[in-house]
Amino acid sequence: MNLVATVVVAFWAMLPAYVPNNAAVLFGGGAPIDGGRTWGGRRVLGDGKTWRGTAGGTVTGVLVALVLSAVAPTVGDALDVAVPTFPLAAAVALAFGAMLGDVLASFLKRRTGRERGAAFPLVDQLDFVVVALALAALVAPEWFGTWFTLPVLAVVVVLTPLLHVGTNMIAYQLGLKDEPW
Ligand code: CTP
Ligand code: MG
Ligand code: K
Repeated sequence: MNLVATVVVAFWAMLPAYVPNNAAVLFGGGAPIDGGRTWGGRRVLGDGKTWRGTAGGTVTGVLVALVLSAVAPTVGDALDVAVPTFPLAAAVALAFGAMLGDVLASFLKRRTGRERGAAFPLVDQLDFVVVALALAALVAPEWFGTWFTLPVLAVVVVLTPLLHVGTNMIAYQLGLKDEPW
């Protein structure tokens, strides 16, 4: 695979994990997952992790995967790059894994004394990638091995923080997000 194809595959394969975090911002609100509970004097997760945001983000990510699967042959032909379709297990793993990674990061943030909305560089940008990929590798190992080759994984690690910072900046400018990270 040449570099362009590698970048296209990395972006395509990761889209179902990229969208949930942004979708959660739109769906957010309502009851927090931790029910307001604290641990060691601090919130377990905080008000930024809600049932609605998590469910909305996950469902949106799975829908993105379904749409990508439907158009993969057409787009693949047009770009002359073979792009992945998503078995349901992989779609759910990527979308839910992304949300779970974000929740785990908030858990870590609260344990390290960071208030809701505080920046946690690198953890903010890669938490969801690590858990999404780990879950996908677990539930759809063959599919994962086919598409997430070492070069694709390398592109994901470089591309994701850039995209994450970019989309969050846009969400902040649009007034959807309280902080630009
Ligand atoms: N959100 C949500 N449920 C999630 C993730 C996000 O409802 N599982 C919504 C919340 O309204 C949240 C917003 O999306 O405030 C932005 O997400 P994020 O930046 O991850 O949360 P923060 O409010 O910054 O909280 P934290 O410091 O815990 O990351
Ligand atoms: Mg935040
Ligand atoms: K976050």
